[in-house]
Amino acid sequence: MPESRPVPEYPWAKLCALNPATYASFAPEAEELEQDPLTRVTLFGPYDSGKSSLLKRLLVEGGCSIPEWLTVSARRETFEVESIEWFDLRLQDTPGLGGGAQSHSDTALQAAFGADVLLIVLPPQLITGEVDQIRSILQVYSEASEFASFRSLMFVISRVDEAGASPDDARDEFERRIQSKKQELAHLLDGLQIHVKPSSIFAVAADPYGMVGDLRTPSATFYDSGREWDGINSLVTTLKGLSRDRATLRESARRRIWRAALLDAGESLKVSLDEASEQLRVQTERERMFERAGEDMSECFADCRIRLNTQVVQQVESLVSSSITELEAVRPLLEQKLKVTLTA
Ligand SMILES: Nc1nc2c(ncn2[C@@H]2O[C@H](COP(=O)(O)OP(=O)(O)OP(=O)(O)O)[C@@H](O)[C@H]2O)c(=O)[nH]1
Ligand SMILES: [Mg+2]
Repeated sequence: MPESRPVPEYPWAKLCALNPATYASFAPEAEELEQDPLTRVTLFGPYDSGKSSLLKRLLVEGGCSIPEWLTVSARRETFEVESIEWFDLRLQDTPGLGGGAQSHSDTALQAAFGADVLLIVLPPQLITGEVDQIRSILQVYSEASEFASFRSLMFVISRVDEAGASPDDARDEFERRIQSKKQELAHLLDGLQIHVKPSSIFAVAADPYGMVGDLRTPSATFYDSGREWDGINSLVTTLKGLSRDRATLRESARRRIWRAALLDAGESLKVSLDEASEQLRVQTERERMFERAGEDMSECFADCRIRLNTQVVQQVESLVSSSITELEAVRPLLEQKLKVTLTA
């Protein structure tokens, strides 16, 4: 966080500000959310899952024009977070997760903190290589059951015309596949401790057979051939109804921000604690070393004293037993012997 920038007065901001890394990682988006009167829905998910195509379809269904930045392709396509008003919501497109582009994933993860509703768009293969990134955002959703009732978290299984059965030639089998995909996803989410209502999982083909692709100005009739089975209608109805719960959704978003800040603070405390424990271990080891060296020295002194005593006694005894009788003659001899003993 730049020093000159004051911490805003939102309750969560003070907590985020304790850790500059936390602050930088999502506070700007959280701040944007606070200032937005519209309910914000963020499309989030693996790259190429069909997020931008879904956004385009929603705009067409709403009679809105398609902005320049909304591009679609079979490669990695969206690189920045962009948003647009749609009825009384703000829809936000994000770069795709995965494929080794960490900066895109980071941008998308940050954007997720600026969402009232996270709309996770997954291909028919569901969660594959991006499980860690999806789990990292879901951990702030994992505690409360609030999103089950207020739709803070919704899932879209996209491109369902590619799920393995033709909706035109084998409709029953197509419907069965969709049901089983939804169950598979619910089961997978259960494993991640995310319990969503079945009605929060949608299966759609936003652009059946990829016919529209990057066309700049498709009309609603371009999508007519898939309307019976493409699942868009039910998603549109649900999205339009979201703003009824605007206050509750916003309150849940704030709680997630609190939770993320707490999780981050806990992580950085854990790192500091680990560092302090390591310093303590090194210090204790050093003190033990000094203690052992002191003990060795004391033993050595005691040993030297005994040996010196013995040698002095031996030298004195040798003088006593010698033939010298004059006391004056004893002194230099004694001094010389002691000198030899002490320097030995
Ligand atoms: N068959 C089929 N293809 C689709 C559908 N929706 C999107 N596609 C195709 O899937 C590819 C990826 O679509 P995008 O909308 O660009 O995907 P994205 O998730 O925005 O991709 P990134 O921006 O790279 O993350 C494009 O070739 C689309 O034409 C669909 O419902 N059915
Ligand atoms: Mg895109």
